[in-house]
Amino acid sequence: MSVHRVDVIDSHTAGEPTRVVVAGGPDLGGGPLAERVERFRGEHDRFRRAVVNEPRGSDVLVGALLVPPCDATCATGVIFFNNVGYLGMCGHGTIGLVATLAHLGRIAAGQHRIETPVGVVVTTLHEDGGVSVTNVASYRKAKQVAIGVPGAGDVPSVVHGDVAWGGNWFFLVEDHGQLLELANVETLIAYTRKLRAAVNSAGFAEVDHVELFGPAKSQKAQSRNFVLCPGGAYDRSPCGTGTSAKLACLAADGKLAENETWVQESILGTTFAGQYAWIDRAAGRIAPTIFGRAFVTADATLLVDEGDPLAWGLE
Ligand code: PYC
Repeated sequence: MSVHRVDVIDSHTAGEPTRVVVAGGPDLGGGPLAERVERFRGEHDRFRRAVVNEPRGSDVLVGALLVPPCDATCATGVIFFNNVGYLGMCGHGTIGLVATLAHLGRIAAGQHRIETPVGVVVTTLHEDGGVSVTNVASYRKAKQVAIGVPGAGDVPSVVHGDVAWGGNWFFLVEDHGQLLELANVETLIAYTRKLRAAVNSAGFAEVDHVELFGPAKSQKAQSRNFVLCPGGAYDRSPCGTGTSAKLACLAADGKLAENETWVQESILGTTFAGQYAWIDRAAGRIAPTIFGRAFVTADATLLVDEGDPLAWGLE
Protein backbone atom coordinates (compact mmCIF):
# COMPACT_ATOMS: atom_id res chain seq x y z
CA MET A 1 0.00 0.00 0.00
CA SER A 2 1.40 3.38 -0.86
CA VAL A 3 1.79 6.36 1.46
CA HIS A 4 1.40 9.82 -0.09
CA ARG A 5 3.54 12.59 1.37
CA VAL A 6 2.19 16.15 1.35
CA ASP A 7 4.48 18.96 2.52
CA VAL A 8 2.66 21.82 4.21
CA ILE A 9 3.40 25.03 6.07
CA ASP A 10 0.82 26.06 8.67
CA SER A 11 0.31 29.62 9.84
CA HIS A 12 -2.30 31.75 11.50
CA THR A 13 -3.39 35.23 10.53
CA ALA A 14 -5.06 37.10 13.38
CA GLY A 15 -6.04 33.70 14.82
CA GLU A 16 -7.40 32.12 11.60
CA PRO A 17 -5.32 29.18 10.35
CA THR A 18 -3.99 28.55 6.83
CA ARG A 19 -2.27 25.38 5.55
CA VAL A 20 -0.23 25.96 2.40
CA VAL A 21 0.50 22.83 0.33
CA VAL A 22 4.03 23.29 -1.00
CA ALA A 23 4.61 19.79 -2.41
CA GLY A 24 2.64 16.59 -3.00
CA GLY A 25 -0.54 18.21 -4.36
CA PRO A 26 -2.45 17.06 -7.44
CA ASP A 27 -1.38 18.17 -10.90
CA LEU A 28 -4.29 20.32 -12.14
CA GLY A 29 -2.74 20.97 -15.56
CA GLY A 30 -2.75 24.40 -17.21
CA GLY A 31 -5.34 26.99 -18.19
CA PRO A 32 -7.21 29.64 -16.21
CA LEU A 33 -7.32 29.06 -12.45
CA ALA A 34 -11.13 29.16 -12.54
CA GLU A 35 -10.96 26.04 -14.77
CA ARG A 36 -8.32 24.40 -12.59
CA VAL A 37 -10.59 24.78 -9.52
CA GLU A 38 -13.25 22.79 -11.38
CA ARG A 39 -10.65 20.07 -12.13
CA PHE A 40 -9.69 20.07 -8.43
CA ARG A 41 -13.36 19.76 -7.43
CA GLY A 42 -14.22 17.13 -10.02
CA GLU A 43 -11.13 14.89 -9.97
CA HIS A 44 -9.21 15.50 -6.74
CA ASP A 45 -11.74 16.54 -4.10
CA ARG A 46 -10.52 13.81 -1.72
CA PHE A 47 -7.16 15.63 -1.60
CA ARG A 48 -8.98 18.74 -0.25
CA ARG A 49 -10.59 16.62 2.49
CA ALA A 50 -7.30 14.89 3.35
CA VAL A 51 -5.51 18.22 3.90
CA VAL A 52 -8.08 20.31 5.82
CA ASN A 53 -10.61 17.93 7.36
CA GLU A 54 -10.27 15.66 10.36
CA PRO A 55 -8.23 13.69 11.28
CA ARG A 56 -5.41 16.01 10.05
CA GLY A 57 -7.27 19.33 10.15
CA SER A 58 -10.48 20.90 11.41
CA ASP A 59 -13.52 22.83 10.17
CA VAL A 60 -11.65 26.10 10.80
CA LEU A 61 -8.63 25.39 8.61
CA VAL A 62 -8.28 26.99 5.13
CA GLY A 63 -6.03 25.15 2.67
CA ALA A 64 -4.01 26.80 -0.11
CA LEU A 65 -2.66 24.82 -3.04
CA LEU A 66 0.22 26.50 -4.86
CA VAL A 67 -0.14 26.21 -8.64
CA PRO A 68 1.84 27.70 -11.55
CA PRO A 69 0.27 31.05 -12.52
CA CYS A 70 -1.04 31.80 -16.04
CA ASP A 71 0.14 35.38 -15.64
CA ALA A 72 3.95 35.34 -15.74
CA THR A 73 4.12 38.55 -13.65
CA CYS A 74 2.74 36.61 -10.66
CA ALA A 75 4.96 34.99 -8.01
CA THR A 76 2.51 32.06 -7.79
CA GLY A 77 -1.02 30.97 -8.38
CA VAL A 78 -3.12 29.71 -5.47
CA ILE A 79 -6.37 27.86 -4.98
CA PHE A 80 -7.96 28.20 -1.53
CA PHE A 81 -10.20 25.50 -0.09
CA ASN A 82 -11.99 24.68 3.16
CA ASN A 83 -13.93 21.91 4.91
CA VAL A 84 -16.77 21.98 2.35
CA GLY A 85 -15.32 23.27 -0.92
CA TYR A 86 -13.36 26.04 -2.64
CA LEU A 87 -13.01 29.81 -2.07
CA GLY A 88 -12.62 32.45 -4.79
CA MET A 89 -10.19 34.43 -2.69
CA CYS A 90 -9.14 34.44 0.93
CA GLY A 91 -7.69 37.50 2.63
CA HIS A 92 -6.28 35.93 5.79
CA GLY A 93 -5.08 33.02 3.62
CA THR A 94 -3.21 35.36 1.26
CA ILE A 95 -1.47 37.02 4.21
CA GLY A 96 -0.59 33.51 5.49
CA LEU A 97 0.64 32.52 2.02
CA VAL A 98 2.96 35.55 1.77
CA ALA A 99 4.35 34.85 5.27
CA THR A 100 4.85 31.22 4.20
CA LEU A 101 6.72 32.15 0.99
CA ALA A 102 8.93 34.46 3.08
CA HIS A 103 9.53 31.65 5.62
CA LEU A 104 10.63 29.39 2.72
CA GLY A 105 12.97 32.11 1.43
CA ARG A 106 11.06 32.22 -1.88
CA ILE A 107 10.27 35.94 -1.64
CA ALA A 108 11.87 39.00 -0.07
CA ALA A 109 10.28 42.23 1.19
CA GLY A 110 8.52 44.07 -1.63
CA GLN A 111 5.58 43.67 -3.97
CA HIS A 112 4.39 40.25 -5.18
CA ARG A 113 1.44 39.59 -7.45
CA ILE A 114 -0.58 36.45 -6.76
CA GLU A 115 -3.10 34.85 -9.10
CA THR A 116 -6.35 33.47 -7.66
CA PRO A 117 -9.38 31.96 -9.42
CA VAL A 118 -11.17 35.36 -9.17
CA GLY A 119 -8.27 37.54 -10.30
CA VAL A 120 -4.81 38.81 -9.48
CA VAL A 121 -4.19 40.34 -6.04
CA VAL A 122 -1.17 42.53 -5.31
CA THR A 123 0.60 41.84 -2.03
CA THR A 124 3.37 43.69 -0.23
CA LEU A 125 5.62 41.95 2.25
CA HIS A 126 6.80 44.74 4.56
CA GLU A 127 10.28 44.77 6.15
CA ASP A 128 8.74 44.07 9.59
CA GLY A 129 6.86 40.98 8.33
CA GLY A 130 3.45 42.66 7.98
CA VAL A 131 1.56 42.00 4.75
CA SER A 132 -0.77 44.21 2.69
CA VAL A 133 -3.12 42.73 0.11
CA THR A 134 -4.78 44.83 -2.58
CA ASN A 135 -7.72 42.61 -3.29
CA VAL A 136 -9.83 42.06 -6.41
CA ALA A 137 -12.37 44.79 -7.27
CA SER A 138 -15.08 44.83 -4.62
CA TYR A 139 -18.62 46.22 -4.79
CA ARG A 140 -22.09 46.18 -3.26
CA LYS A 141 -24.75 44.33 -5.23
CA ALA A 142 -27.84 45.12 -3.12
CA LYS A 143 -28.45 47.64 -0.34
CA GLN A 144 -30.38 47.04 2.88
CA VAL A 145 -32.34 43.97 1.83
CA ALA A 146 -35.00 43.08 4.45
CA ILE A 147 -34.77 39.44 5.57
CA GLY A 148 -37.07 37.60 7.98
CA VAL A 149 -35.22 35.28 10.36
CA PRO A 150 -37.46 32.42 11.52
CA GLY A 151 -37.32 31.60 15.25
CA ALA A 152 -35.01 34.51 16.05
CA GLY A 153 -36.02 34.53 19.77
CA ASP A 154 -35.56 37.86 21.56
CA VAL A 155 -33.64 39.50 18.70
CA PRO A 156 -35.36 41.28 15.76
CA SER A 157 -37.21 38.87 13.47
CA VAL A 158 -36.52 41.08 10.43
CA VAL A 159 -33.03 42.40 9.73
CA HIS A 160 -31.60 44.54 6.94
CA GLY A 161 -28.32 43.85 5.20
CA ASP A 162 -26.17 44.55 2.17
CA VAL A 163 -25.13 41.87 -0.32
CA ALA A 164 -21.53 42.58 -1.36
CA TRP A 165 -18.58 40.98 -3.13
CA GLY A 166 -15.06 41.16 -1.68
CA GLY A 167 -13.60 38.08 -3.42
CA ASN A 168 -16.38 35.99 -1.80
CA TRP A 169 -20.07 36.84 -1.35
CA PHE A 170 -21.25 38.33 1.94
CA PHE A 171 -24.49 39.43 3.64
CA LEU A 172 -23.52 42.28 5.98
CA VAL A 173 -25.86 43.15 8.85
CA GLU A 174 -25.83 45.71 11.66
CA ASP A 175 -29.39 45.62 13.10
CA HIS A 176 -29.19 41.98 14.30
CA GLY A 177 -29.45 42.66 18.07
CA GLN A 178 -26.88 39.94 18.86
CA LEU A 179 -24.06 40.23 21.36
CA LEU A 180 -20.74 39.95 19.46
CA GLU A 181 -18.85 38.13 22.21
CA LEU A 182 -16.79 34.95 22.07
CA ALA A 183 -18.92 33.59 24.94
CA ASN A 184 -21.95 33.89 22.63
CA VAL A 185 -20.34 32.13 19.68
CA GLU A 186 -22.62 29.06 19.56
CA THR A 187 -25.69 31.33 19.41
CA LEU A 188 -24.03 33.46 16.71
CA ILE A 189 -23.27 30.38 14.59
CA ALA A 190 -26.83 29.05 14.86
CA TYR A 191 -28.32 32.50 14.14
CA THR A 192 -26.13 33.28 11.12
CA ARG A 193 -26.78 29.81 9.64
CA LYS A 194 -30.53 30.56 9.75
CA LEU A 195 -29.94 34.03 8.36
CA ARG A 196 -27.85 32.67 5.48
CA ALA A 197 -30.56 30.15 4.56
CA ALA A 198 -33.12 32.98 4.57
CA VAL A 199 -30.89 35.22 2.40
CA ASN A 200 -30.31 32.35 -0.05
CA SER A 201 -34.08 31.73 -0.29
CA ALA A 202 -34.68 35.44 -0.85
CA GLY A 203 -32.91 35.29 -4.23
CA PHE A 204 -29.26 35.62 -3.18
CA ALA A 205 -28.12 32.02 -3.60
CA GLU A 206 -24.52 33.18 -4.08
CA VAL A 207 -24.14 34.38 -0.46
CA ASP A 208 -22.04 31.88 1.49
CA HIS A 209 -20.60 34.16 4.22
CA VAL A 210 -22.61 36.18 6.76
CA GLU A 211 -21.02 39.10 8.57
CA LEU A 212 -22.52 40.75 11.67
CA PHE A 213 -21.18 44.14 12.83
CA GLY A 214 -21.19 45.87 16.21
CA PRO A 215 -19.20 48.34 18.26
CA ALA A 216 -15.46 47.67 18.65
CA LYS A 217 -13.98 46.96 22.08
CA SER A 218 -10.65 48.53 21.24
CA GLN A 219 -10.51 52.29 20.86
CA LYS A 220 -8.17 51.71 17.90
CA ALA A 221 -10.85 49.91 15.87
CA GLN A 222 -13.97 51.28 14.17
CA SER A 223 -16.03 48.10 14.34
CA ARG A 224 -16.14 44.46 15.52
CA ASN A 225 -17.44 41.62 13.39
CA PHE A 226 -18.52 38.01 13.51
CA VAL A 227 -18.17 36.08 10.24
CA LEU A 228 -19.84 32.77 9.44
CA CYS A 229 -17.83 30.81 6.85
CA PRO A 230 -19.34 28.47 4.22
CA GLY A 231 -18.70 25.25 6.17
CA GLY A 232 -20.28 26.50 9.42
CA ALA A 233 -17.08 27.55 11.22
CA TYR A 234 -16.59 31.17 12.25
CA ASP A 235 -13.64 33.26 11.12
CA ARG A 236 -11.21 33.90 13.97
CA SER A 237 -9.74 36.81 12.00
CA PRO A 238 -11.69 39.90 10.86
CA CYS A 239 -11.90 38.20 7.40
CA GLY A 240 -9.98 39.86 4.59
CA THR A 241 -12.64 39.36 1.91
CA GLY A 242 -15.34 40.32 4.42
CA THR A 243 -13.49 43.52 5.32
CA SER A 244 -13.15 44.23 1.58
CA ALA A 245 -16.93 43.83 1.17
CA LYS A 246 -17.45 46.13 4.17
CA LEU A 247 -15.16 48.79 2.65
CA ALA A 248 -17.20 48.61 -0.59
CA CYS A 249 -20.41 49.30 1.37
CA LEU A 250 -18.82 52.13 3.40
CA ALA A 251 -17.47 53.69 0.18
CA ALA A 252 -20.85 53.40 -1.57
CA ASP A 253 -22.58 55.07 1.43
CA GLY A 254 -19.98 57.87 1.59
CA LYS A 255 -19.07 56.80 5.16
CA LEU A 256 -15.36 56.26 4.50
CA ALA A 257 -13.18 58.40 2.23
CA GLU A 258 -10.61 57.05 -0.22
CA ASN A 259 -7.31 56.26 1.62
CA GLU A 260 -8.93 56.69 5.06
CA THR A 261 -8.15 53.77 7.40
CA TRP A 262 -10.83 51.44 8.77
CA VAL A 263 -9.70 49.08 11.53
CA GLN A 264 -11.87 45.98 11.69
CA GLU A 265 -11.80 43.95 14.91
CA SER A 266 -12.65 40.23 14.89
CA ILE A 267 -14.71 38.33 17.44
CA LEU A 268 -11.33 37.43 19.05
CA GLY A 269 -10.28 41.09 19.21
CA THR A 270 -7.58 40.74 16.54
CA THR A 271 -7.53 43.37 13.79
CA PHE A 272 -7.00 44.09 10.09
CA ALA A 273 -6.54 47.65 8.84
CA GLY A 274 -8.25 48.48 5.54
CA GLN A 275 -8.25 51.31 3.01
CA TYR A 276 -9.60 51.64 -0.52
CA ALA A 277 -9.10 53.49 -3.79
CA TRP A 278 -11.91 54.01 -6.27
CA ILE A 279 -11.73 51.98 -9.48
CA ASP A 280 -15.06 53.26 -10.81
CA ARG A 281 -16.96 55.58 -8.48
CA ALA A 282 -20.12 55.61 -10.62
CA ALA A 283 -20.28 51.80 -10.58
CA GLY A 284 -19.30 51.64 -6.87
CA ARG A 285 -16.22 49.50 -7.60
CA ILE A 286 -13.24 49.85 -5.27
CA ALA A 287 -9.77 48.36 -4.88
CA PRO A 288 -9.56 47.48 -1.16
CA THR A 289 -6.22 47.00 0.61
CA ILE A 290 -6.10 44.94 3.80
CA PHE A 291 -3.12 44.95 6.14
CA GLY A 292 -2.42 42.14 8.64
CA ARG A 293 0.20 39.80 9.99
CA ALA A 294 0.65 36.02 9.97
CA PHE A 295 2.86 33.72 12.01
CA VAL A 296 4.16 30.34 10.82
CA THR A 297 3.17 27.60 13.28
CA ALA A 298 4.36 24.37 11.61
CA ASP A 299 6.52 23.04 8.79
CA ALA A 300 5.31 19.47 8.36
CA THR A 301 4.67 16.48 6.12
CA LEU A 302 1.20 14.95 6.06
CA LEU A 303 1.10 11.19 5.46
CA VAL A 304 -1.84 9.73 3.57
CA ASP A 305 -1.71 5.95 3.94
CA GLU A 306 -3.90 4.16 1.38
CA GLY A 307 -4.38 1.37 3.95
CA ASP A 308 -6.06 3.78 6.36
CA PRO A 309 -9.87 3.66 5.96
CA LEU A 310 -9.93 7.38 6.82
CA ALA A 311 -6.89 8.23 4.67
CA TRP A 312 -8.69 10.94 2.67
CA GLY A 313 -10.33 12.66 5.63
CA LEU A 314 -13.87 12.89 6.94
CA GLU A 315 -16.61 14.18 4.62
O1 PYC B 1 -9.94 36.23 5.25
O2 PYC B 1 -11.06 36.32 3.37
C1 PYC B 1 -10.79 35.80 4.44
C2 PYC B 1 -11.49 34.55 4.80
C3 PYC B 1 -12.50 33.93 4.11
C4 PYC B 1 -12.85 32.79 4.84
C5 PYC B 1 -12.04 32.74 5.94
N1 PYC B 1 -11.21 33.81 5.90
